[in-house]
Amino acid sequence: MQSTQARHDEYFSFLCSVSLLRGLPEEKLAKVVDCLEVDYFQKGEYIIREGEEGNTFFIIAKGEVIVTQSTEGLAEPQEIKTLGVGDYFGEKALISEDVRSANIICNENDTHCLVVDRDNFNQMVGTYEELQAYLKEYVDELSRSDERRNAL
Ligand code: WNU
Repeated sequence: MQSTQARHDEYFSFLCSVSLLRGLPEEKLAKVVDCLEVDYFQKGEYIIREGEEGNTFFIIAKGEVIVTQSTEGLAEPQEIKTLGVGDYFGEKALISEDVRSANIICNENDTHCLVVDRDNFNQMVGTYEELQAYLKEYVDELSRSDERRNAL
């Protein structure tokens, strides 16, 4: 059994390596570690379903997921990208105050995601203007690419 301290240190150094969070002060990152949960998924499991309400932000600590989305005129949701370790998802529903805009499906057994709830996400992002601006810009860009592919 791993000690709480070792777990804390492990996730702290992992978060330090996540490019999105570069620039957050160490004490802030340590707080994020204190309030995150870790969820484990198997290949094929839905982590996020399009159209559902969502209040969480995810960072992949191990494994891989695929992003799929329903588009006009096609029966099956289309695969739009693959995300791996250090990538994150789920920010759009939190920032746009909208339902989930794509499916996130686990693509590798024993995938680990660090999960941050809305309150902690707002605390993490809210006090750091550059990060907030960066994410807003990115989310607008996602909306534009959704339009281009005629997402439902
Ligand atoms: C895309 N369109 C939409 C991705 C992750 C982080 C960033 C891209 Cl900063 P949500 C579903 C999630 C959504 C995004 C993620 O899927 N996503 C996309 C797209 O082209 N969503 N609408 N690409 S991967 C990705 C940029 O995180 O957030 O809460 O749930 O809507």
